Amino acid sequence: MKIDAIQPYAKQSDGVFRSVCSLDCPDQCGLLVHKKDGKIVKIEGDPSHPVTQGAICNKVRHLAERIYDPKRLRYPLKRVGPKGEGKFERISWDEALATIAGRWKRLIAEYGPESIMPYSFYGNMGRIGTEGMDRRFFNRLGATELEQTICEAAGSEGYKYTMGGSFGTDPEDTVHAKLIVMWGINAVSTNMHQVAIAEKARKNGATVVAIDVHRNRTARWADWFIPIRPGTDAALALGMMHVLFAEGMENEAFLREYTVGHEELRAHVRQYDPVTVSGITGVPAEDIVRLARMYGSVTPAFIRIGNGLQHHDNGGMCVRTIACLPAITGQWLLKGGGAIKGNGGHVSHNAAALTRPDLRRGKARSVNMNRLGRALLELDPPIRSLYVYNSNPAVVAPETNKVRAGLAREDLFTVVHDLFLTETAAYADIVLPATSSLENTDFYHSYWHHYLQIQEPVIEPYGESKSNVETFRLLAEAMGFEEQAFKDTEEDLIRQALDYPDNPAYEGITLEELREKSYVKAKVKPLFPGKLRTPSGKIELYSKAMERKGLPPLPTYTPLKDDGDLPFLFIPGPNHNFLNSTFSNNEKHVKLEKEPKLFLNADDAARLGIEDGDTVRVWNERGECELTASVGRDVLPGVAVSQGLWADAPGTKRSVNALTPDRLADMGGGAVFFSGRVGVEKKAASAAGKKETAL
Ligand SMILES: Nc1nc2c(c(=O)[nH]1)N[C@H]1C(S)=C(S)[C@@H](COP(=O)(O)OP(=O)(O)OC[C@H]3O[C@@H](n4cnc5c(=O)[nH]c(N)nc54)[C@H](O)[C@@H]3O)O[C@H]1N2
Ligand SMILES: Nc1nc2c(c(=O)[nH]1)N[C@H]1C(S)=C(S)[C@@H](COP(=O)(O)OP(=O)(O)OC[C@H]3O[C@@H](n4cnc5c(=O)[nH]c(N)nc54)[C@H](O)[C@@H]3O)O[C@H]1N2
Ligand code: SF4
Ligand SMILES: [Mo]
Repeated sequence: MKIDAIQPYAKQSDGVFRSVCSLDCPDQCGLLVHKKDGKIVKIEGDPSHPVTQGAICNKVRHLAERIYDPKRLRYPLKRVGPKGEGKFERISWDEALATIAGRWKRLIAEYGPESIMPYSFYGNMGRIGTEGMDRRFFNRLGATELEQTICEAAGSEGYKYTMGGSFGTDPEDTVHAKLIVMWGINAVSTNMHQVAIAEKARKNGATVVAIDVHRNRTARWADWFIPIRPGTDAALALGMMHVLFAEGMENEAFLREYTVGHEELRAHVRQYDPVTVSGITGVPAEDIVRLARMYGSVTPAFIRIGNGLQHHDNGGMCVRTIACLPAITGQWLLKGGGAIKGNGGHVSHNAAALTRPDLRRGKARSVNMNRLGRALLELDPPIRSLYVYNSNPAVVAPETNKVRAGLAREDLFTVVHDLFLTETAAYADIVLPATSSLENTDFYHSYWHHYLQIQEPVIEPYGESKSNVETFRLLAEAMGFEEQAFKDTEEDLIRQALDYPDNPAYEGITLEELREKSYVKAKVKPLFPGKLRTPSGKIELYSKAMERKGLPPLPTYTPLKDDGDLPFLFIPGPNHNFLNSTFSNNEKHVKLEKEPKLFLNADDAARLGIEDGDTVRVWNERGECELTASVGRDVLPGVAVSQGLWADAPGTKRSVNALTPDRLADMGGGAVFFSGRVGVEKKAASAAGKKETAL
């Protein structure tokens, strides 16, 4: 196939163009976009991408249906009905920008710039659109800062205490692993190329173990599925350490050379014997011993630490604890051994050059994004204007009833920049249309593999939509910001991000090379032998930094917080065909996913008189939603699992975050989506024929 490489692609009506998947997914696939008569007709994987090798997920195969969805926003809008109702009228960009700048200037004069707050996440992983011009703008404005904690904050901080930052195994090496543990990750849906690599390893004799609270697609694919009670994984890891030390399977030489605190750890884990750990985790004692022996003897052993298990009250400590395991047996020295929680540290770009913290005069207050509802309802002095981009907090944030009550405040001036009139946008005063990533220039690096990529526009902007970079440039102009920082082009921004002597992995990598080669691997050095970025330079099994913060210095199991007496722990994770709430409003993807389900254990269901296919009401003091029961043995008793961040179609109550707590995790101010309790009751009997239990 001929890949067209003549710029600019967007002006060419026919051809095949290289592209990158912009979604918040570790795989960051290389794509080939086929155009005919100026329109995208097909999206497929690029076989020449060294890691993703031409395979892509079903949801992005159907991405064009989202890009050309008739519901997509074409023009700026202003609200003409009550907040939340979704009644809007077309306005021009000039009017939109003048309205926003006028309102913000008045707010700044009267209440100061901290009365304005951005709210954003990674609806698009392009770095200059999510951590570039936008940050410059809000720094210069002096806005309230947003702590971006909704995704992996707790686990990343926990991992950092042990390993010094987001540094793990090169996933390409994991093909050499002989034991692969998928721990709290639904990789078949959320990291499919780790599964593809594991499949190759399996052909060479590797065993795959999945540890999860749900027999999901990944658990079904694994050789051995270990169901565990939610929030107890740290105890399981400590139980494994107990057996490893007790049976002399530790690697003494590695521990001495590369870790601190192994003697303290050895003494500390004596209390976590298999029987005690079984009582906590629900994993039979003999399985704990079997798993530990397997981990101690089948090498290289690789652990893929997921994001799910850190969305708990104790999520930071849980990840910190699991991250200690590879050190006990010295897996880090073996090709393919070790662990990945995230690999973002290896490929980090020059963030200061992009975000320009120097443009901010003085320090502003900050708000944890997991507490948006509280911030809008309770903060004093109040947030008087909210600017939302790359995110859909009315659906994805914890305690959405509080978030929506905050968004409904009449005196709150809300601007939403998105491709669609999302549930959040329905509350906006002004809605701005956003380009899709295929209409933009941006720079990408994955938080799993080690490749850098750039995206050049493949199609023209849809209607009057604009990229984040361009929108913030225009907002800066409307606000009268004259710094050169707001005149930089996309190319300038990418060059500034790449120019980063602090990260030797970027040495010699230029925009021209990225353009020419499409996929450039960062020059990442192996972690060992070497010095980590922990205070001691070693793996910290004992952490003085944690001690100073009042946290247990050794890995420890701490139970979830008390969340009331309702019978079920509720685990509302992502699903296969959406990407968080993205695609939940696109017909094709909704059809693929069918309906939102609640997985219940058959014994619980029998006690409650619930049958497979029944509509159930799920509730707690925070809210309620209605889902379809899937009854079986896929979850342990006392656990209720749902999948997907569904849009609230008229007449439905599908928004699972109505139920999730806005408490903060033990570390990093992380979200605790999975540590809430709910009650479940039958609402309506199963409609005839509604019997399928497929995932
Ligand atoms: N298809 C698809 N892919 C995605 C996403 C999506 O929405 N859809 N989202 C993207 C994003 S932003 C992220 S952060 C990642 C998230 O993807 P993952 O890292 O896979 O994390 P989750 O899917 O949140 O949770 C993973 C698993 O953790 C399990 N789990 C929950 N609590 C516990 C526990 O206490 N112990 C154990 N052992 N397991 C537990 C859940 O049952 C779930 O199967 O995926 C990315 N990729
Ligand atoms: N119950 C529960 N809740 C969760 C999770 C869970 O597992 N369970 N997962 C959490 C996690 S890990 C995450 S990361 C968050 C994710 O939450 P969000 O970051 O809000 O992710 P999305 O729901 O995908 O929404 C992204 C929005 O950005 C828009 N967008 C895409 N590209 C652009 C662009 O270039 N410019 C602009 N302006 N907008 C754009 C999309 O159209 C979409 O509406 O959700 C969290 N919420
Ligand atoms: S969502 Fe993930 S798996 Fe799907 S195409 Fe994008 S990067 Fe690849
Ligand atoms: Mo995430």
